[in-house]
Amino acid sequence: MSTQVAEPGPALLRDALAEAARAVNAELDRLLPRPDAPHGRVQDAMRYAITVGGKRMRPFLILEGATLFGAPRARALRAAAAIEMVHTYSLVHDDLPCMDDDDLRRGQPTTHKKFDEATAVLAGDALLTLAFEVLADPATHADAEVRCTLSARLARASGGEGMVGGQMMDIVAPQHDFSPDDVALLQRMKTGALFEFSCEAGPILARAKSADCERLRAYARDLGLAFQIADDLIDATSTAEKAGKAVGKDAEAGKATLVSLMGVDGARREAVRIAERAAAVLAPYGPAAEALRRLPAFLVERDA
Ligand code: GRG
Repeated sequence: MSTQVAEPGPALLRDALAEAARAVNAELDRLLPRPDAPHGRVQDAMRYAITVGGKRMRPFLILEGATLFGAPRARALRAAAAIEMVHTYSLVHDDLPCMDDDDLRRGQPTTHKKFDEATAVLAGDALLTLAFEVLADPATHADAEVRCTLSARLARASGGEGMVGGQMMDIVAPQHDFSPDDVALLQRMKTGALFEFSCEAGPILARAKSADCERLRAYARDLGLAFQIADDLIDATSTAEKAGKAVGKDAEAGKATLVSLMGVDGARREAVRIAERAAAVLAPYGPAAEALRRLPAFLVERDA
């Protein structure tokens, strides 16, 4: 385990997030193909979708987890770039007219608005597949078993039993009478699964003990839930200008969220309770996990 101590405080957490974003942006620039062929339009759209903005939260989790357990940063950066590719693909497809039909994402025109629908579908597909190409490359880890574990975990997290399954539940939600437990499952699959991968990738790269992997997964489950409730609160209470995307969509679509089920104040209290539980799981790691421990509360307090 690394002895490097992340300094506390929201400003320092913001600095740590910004530093992780700078590093993963440079890695993404290196890994993304350059548009210099007849099919360059799809590469343009991939770059547009991924560089137009984004908090790089998932890469930050991978980099912090890798540091905590002593995995080399160059390897962690490849996994961090891969998760951002999968996340960005999901946003590009989620914004399409056949899904959420959004014009604005990360404060800019969505990829299908900037290009066209076919290009946006292909750019999403190509980002998803590039992520697995990056993970499968020996530069990500010398041990093929580690590369295989990472690829299998990311496939599971992003597929029909993870993010895609959660998106399906979300789409059929208006035809069902979902309980709070159903909504929690939906959110765990749709949003939480990628957070779980992001938190376990560092320990996997470092070949950490299974107890450490499980602790990081438990942290991720609560972090994902707290993040999702905060996202729903932004949708219910923020403006498009502040959020950089359309808001009020859940209520408009009649979607069940913890905000619709518990009210704004109840959902905020629940998010704070879950964020505190997430932070407590990391107590055994002491000051080395300070940035990770502070992140859940930071996410719950965000307004964009
Ligand atoms: C289309 C397969 C498929 C899945 C879509 C992730 C997702 C599933 C849809 C996005 C819709 C949404 C608003 C989900 C709520 C949580 C979420 C993933 C928010 C966006 O993540 P951030 O805030 O985004 O980390 P940035 O732009 O900062 O990267």
